[in-house]
Amino acid sequence: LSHKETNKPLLSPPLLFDFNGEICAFKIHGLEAPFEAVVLNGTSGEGQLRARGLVDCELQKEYTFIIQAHDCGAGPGGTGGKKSHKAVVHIQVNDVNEFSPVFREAQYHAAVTEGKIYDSILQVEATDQDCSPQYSQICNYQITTTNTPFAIDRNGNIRNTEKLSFDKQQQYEVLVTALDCGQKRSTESVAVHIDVKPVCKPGWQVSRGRRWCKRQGGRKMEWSGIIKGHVVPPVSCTLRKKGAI
Ligand SMILES: [Ca+2]
Ligand SMILES: [Ca+2]
Repeated sequence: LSHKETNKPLLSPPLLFDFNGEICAFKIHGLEAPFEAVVLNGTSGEGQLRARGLVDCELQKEYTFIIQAHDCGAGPGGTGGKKSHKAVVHIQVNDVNEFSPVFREAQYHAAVTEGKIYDSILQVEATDQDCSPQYSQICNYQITTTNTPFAIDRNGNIRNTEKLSFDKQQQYEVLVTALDCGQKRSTESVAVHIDVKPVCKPGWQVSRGRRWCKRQGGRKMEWSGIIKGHVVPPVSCTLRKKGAI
């Protein structure tokens, strides 16, 4: 049975009750389900089960109900008829891939330290409202931004493919899409903003005074400064070797 389809043969093998005489009706019991059974051939006892309306696997995945065949009876108007044994019908509604993956967040932010390769800078996540694993699980994430020093794996983990330099670029924007396992792509990409933080180099003044370290007693150094009008929080630095700075 395919979801959102009606008036198609639904049972295989067809509904078939073996009777002596004629079958006048099939009755469905114990369910307010959107199904009906019609007699195709009263003599052979063949019938067809149909959906009365739309069935939607996102609303209900399975139906189970009982069906009985009624003969035409002997009296006027078919009274005094006999019924077959009760047969159980189990219907599973197949999924249609009508939903696209949607990211949990409207956008993502992360910060990395320059000069490092990260296994995972951050993880993005998309979900999908379809009812089956095939059409609701996310099988792949892709970065659509070209010439970017970032890559993404199938679990949504973003990593950098090369060491980043604060002096070269301080912020990156990467666009990411998600694909469900039926290859349906998210209708909207999500933006991932990645800030590059400078590494503090003790005693080494860089880029015309944009960043520097101050000695703070002993071997600990602390960096503080203002970059392009933004006050940057102090970064702890370690003096590696006396005289090597
Ligand atoms: Ca889907
Ligand atoms: Ca669906």
